[in-house]
Amino acid sequence: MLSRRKMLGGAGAISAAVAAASVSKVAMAALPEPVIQTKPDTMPPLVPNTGRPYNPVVTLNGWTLPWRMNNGVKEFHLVAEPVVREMSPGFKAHLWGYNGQSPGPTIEVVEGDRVRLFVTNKLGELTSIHWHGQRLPNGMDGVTGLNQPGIPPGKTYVYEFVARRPGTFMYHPHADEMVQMAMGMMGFWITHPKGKHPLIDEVDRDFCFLLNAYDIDPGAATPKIMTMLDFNLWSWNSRIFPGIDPLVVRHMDKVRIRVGNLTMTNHPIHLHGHEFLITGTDGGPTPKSTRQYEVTADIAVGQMRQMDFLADEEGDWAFHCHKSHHTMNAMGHDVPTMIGVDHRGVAKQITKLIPDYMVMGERGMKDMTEMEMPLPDNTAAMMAGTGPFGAVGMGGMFSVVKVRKDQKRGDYSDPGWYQHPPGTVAYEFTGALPDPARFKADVSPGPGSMPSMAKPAQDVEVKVRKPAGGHSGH
Ligand SMILES: [Cu+2]
Repeated sequence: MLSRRKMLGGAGAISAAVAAASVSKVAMAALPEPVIQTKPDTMPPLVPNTGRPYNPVVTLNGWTLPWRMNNGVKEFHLVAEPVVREMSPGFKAHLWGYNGQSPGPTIEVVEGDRVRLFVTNKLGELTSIHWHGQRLPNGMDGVTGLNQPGIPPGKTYVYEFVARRPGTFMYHPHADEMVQMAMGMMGFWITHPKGKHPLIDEVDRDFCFLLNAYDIDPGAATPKIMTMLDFNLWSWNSRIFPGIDPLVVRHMDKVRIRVGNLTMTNHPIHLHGHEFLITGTDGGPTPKSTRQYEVTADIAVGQMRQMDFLADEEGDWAFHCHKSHHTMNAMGHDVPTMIGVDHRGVAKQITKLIPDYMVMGERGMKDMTEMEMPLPDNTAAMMAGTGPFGAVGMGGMFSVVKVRKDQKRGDYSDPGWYQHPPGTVAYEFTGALPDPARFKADVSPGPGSMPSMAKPAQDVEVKVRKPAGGHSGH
């Protein structure tokens, strides 16, 4: 794994506070210091040392925002600002986010907490924050024009409410939102239950991440903000595989994964080797009678899903979106499908005109994961993930759940690749390969089947060339 996680101490991993220059000193005196994080690594859980206790989450390739207690109120300070996000090794995107990163930091509170959130706008236009899924006073709901005026550039607004019900939530702007979300403004919110809850089990590991998508041309760094469907970077917390960290767990751990979708399409998120229960949505914990085991959860636009499972199978288990074009990275959409087309002769002709021309995809797209094609600077390599057996042929919304017996409790560091016990890996068959016996339906049609009419005198081999081009509408 390229991004081997560096697990530093929680506080030490967070760079020094940066004052919001455009906010006056008098106003700043009453504000909690904004804390900025510029590392794209997964940070260790922030164990609460003030306020009510809870079991903290781990934000995949992200972090949790520290707070201060002020007369019993939990105070956070979010700064909306332009950020540079390393989406995968060697590829940096110029996004908008909060406190140095996109997505912004995860906010963790406990059911019943009174929460005060200072939001400073360091963008060049109005913004606001909507606290997606919260029960709160209407004037705190963050819809610009409806519940409040937009926060002007350079100003700080204050939101305050009680986190009334436990659950998995998120935050995002409701001001010029198509632009601001296309630029990466979003974050996770978790309200932990106060004490034991009949519908919320205690778990050993609790991960969260947001599904997001960008349209950034190869060689560019800024997302195209008018894109509605044809995104080319499908990411988890603005990271694309192999830049997405693995989810490391100890064998027999109870694991929770919370996923929120802020893209413009649904994502069927699929876990290998285990089955999970959907134990929560943005509406809170699900009633036990509604739960059924799944291996794929379709997460619609604007939804949250909380999945719980017992990690009782050792190994490196793929965990990904099941829309296959969401496990690729930036590529042109206008590449024709060349599977089965031998165009070596054509290539020779073209090479005379275009010396850099190369044959692509005649054995399927996975060819491209192994070829060294010159890319424009600052471009995410396509499907560049490598595993212990070679190219994984994956990019985008893909990671690995690593279940290990010898992983220490609370240790999230990458244990490397799974060492398979002898005799447990698929292997090559080296015996004789007899000719297959072909089923001859036309000779003796079974009862109820329809004999074919006007059968061609000779068998015709049909060659299919799939339509090339756009895939809008997903
Ligand atoms: Cu997807």
